[in-house]
Amino acid sequence: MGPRLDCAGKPLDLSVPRVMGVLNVTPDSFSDGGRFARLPLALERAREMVAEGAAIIDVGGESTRPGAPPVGVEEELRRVLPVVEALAAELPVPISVDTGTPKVIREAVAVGAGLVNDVRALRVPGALEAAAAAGVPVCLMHMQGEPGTMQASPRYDDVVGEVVRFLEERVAACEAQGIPRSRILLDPGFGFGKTLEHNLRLLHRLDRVAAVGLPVLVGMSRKSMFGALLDAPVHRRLYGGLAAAVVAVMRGARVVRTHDVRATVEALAVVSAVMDAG
Ligand code: 8Y4
Repeated sequence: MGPRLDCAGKPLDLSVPRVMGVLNVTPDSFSDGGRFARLPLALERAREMVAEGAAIIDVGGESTRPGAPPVGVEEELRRVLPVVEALAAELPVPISVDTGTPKVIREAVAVGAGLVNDVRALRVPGALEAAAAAGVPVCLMHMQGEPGTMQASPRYDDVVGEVVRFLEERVAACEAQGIPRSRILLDPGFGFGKTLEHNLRLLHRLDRVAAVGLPVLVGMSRKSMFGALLDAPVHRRLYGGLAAAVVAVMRGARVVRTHDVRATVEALAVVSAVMDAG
């Protein structure tokens, strides 16, 4: 039961909740090593996440954190392509590419990427066409505003309704471009133009996102919502993140994007077993 997505020849079986491991290839995460150090370190971490139970690895080369400088396309390609190519060739799990840039979508899929994870929900001109031609599944995420300024003053009359309507509109745009619903995942975009209150409301009513009928992916790992709730820096947000992941899966999420793979896999195995007992 549950969908089985074809990610460039590798299956992503969503009959049970799965973990997407985060692999950053931004310079801030592999600071002074330069380009030579990036590939071996990325491979080592990706292998480790697969050993810990990750069902998919998300490779991102463009920081979407508020205030992060925008990355040029050529630099994004230089960071991401060698890593995607090496991981796709070596690992048994699909490789997701975190991008919304049409050229990066095309080239990453050409070297083996099996899913396009786009925080801009394919709104960059040419991205819908690139994803449709690529033929791999896409994750459409909600964001209010733009990465640089989205946290300045997020405002909604009805955050859950507005997120659901936005995602339904992007699904329609995908379908019009020839991307079938069977190839689409939805993500409410925790932290992307949302206050703590908005994030909590979305998590509480995540069932309404799941009711759209497509698999739901969530990414809350280490985000500032836990900083605000727990008064904790990034390295002390694990337990809060696990609680949120458990709630998300109980409300219908099928994929949890996280930096903390082993802990999340174990938490979700317990949730999954309890849900199956029903
Ligand atoms: C500490 C570490 C604090 C990381 C903040 C962060 C999502 C996503 C991101 C998400 C999907 C992030 C690429 C932001 N978040 N993709 N990407 N969903 N689908 N910040 O929620 O991790 S990057």
